[in-house]
Amino acid sequence: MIIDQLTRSIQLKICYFGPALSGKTTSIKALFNHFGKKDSVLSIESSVRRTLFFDYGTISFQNQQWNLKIHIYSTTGQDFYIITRPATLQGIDGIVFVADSQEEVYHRNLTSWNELCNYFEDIIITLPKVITFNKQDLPDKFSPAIFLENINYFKFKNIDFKKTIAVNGEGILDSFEEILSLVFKNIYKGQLISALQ
Ligand SMILES: Nc1nc2c(ncn2[C@@H]2O[C@H](COP(=O)(O)OP(=O)(O)OP(=O)(O)O)[C@@H](O)[C@H]2O)c(=O)[nH]1
Ligand SMILES: [Mg+2]
Repeated sequence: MIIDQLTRSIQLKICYFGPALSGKTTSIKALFNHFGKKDSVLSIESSVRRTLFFDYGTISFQNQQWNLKIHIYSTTGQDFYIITRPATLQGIDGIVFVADSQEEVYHRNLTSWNELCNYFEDIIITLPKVITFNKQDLPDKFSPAIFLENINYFKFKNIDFKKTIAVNGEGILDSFEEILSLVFKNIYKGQLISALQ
C-alpha cells in the first residue's frame, strides 16, 4: 500500500492466485467488465490464452478528499512459469484465492494453497484473503466445507469465502468488495486510518 498525503491518494495491490485454469483471468475480466473496463486488462498470454506472466489492470475510486487506485494482478497457474509468481505477489495488500471447484482437481487447490502459505510464512495468517470457489455452474463439485477444513480455516484471520461463476460474473463483485473490506479493516486495526485524519 502506498499512501501519499500530498496528492491524497491511496494505492492498493490485490492479487488473484490459484491453481492452473481455475478461472483467475476470467474472474479479473468479469470484474473489469462490471466497471465497463474489460478492454483495459493487460494480459500476457500464450497463443492458447494461458497466462504467461500475469494479468494487470487498475480500478480507481474517488471521493472529495481521497483517490483510491487499486492495482489488480493475477498470477500464472502454469508451474512452468512458477518463478514469476513470487514476483507478482510482492507488496500485496490482499489475495483472492480462486479455487477450481471441480472434484477431479481438488488436490490442485490444496497444493496451490500450500504454495501460497509457503511464500508468506506467518504473514499469511493475517494477510487479508478471500477464497472463491469458482465454476459453481459445473456438476461434480467438492464441498467448500471440506476444503476449508483441510486448510484449517479457523487458524486464519482476515479471511472469508464466496462461491463464484466467473464465466457469467456471478459472485465476482461480491468477492472483490469483500477483499477490499478486509483490507480496510486490516488498515484500521493498524491505526493507519486515524493517522490519516
Ligand atoms: N464452466 C466454467 N468455466 C470457467 C469458469 N471460470 C473460468 N472458466 C473456464 O476455465 C478455463 C480457464 O480459465 P482462465 O480464466 O483462463 O483460468 P486461469 O486461472 O487464468 O488459468 P491460467 O492463468 O492458465 O492458470 C477457461 O476455459 C474458462 O472459460 C466458471 O465459472 N465456470
Ligand atoms: Mg490466467
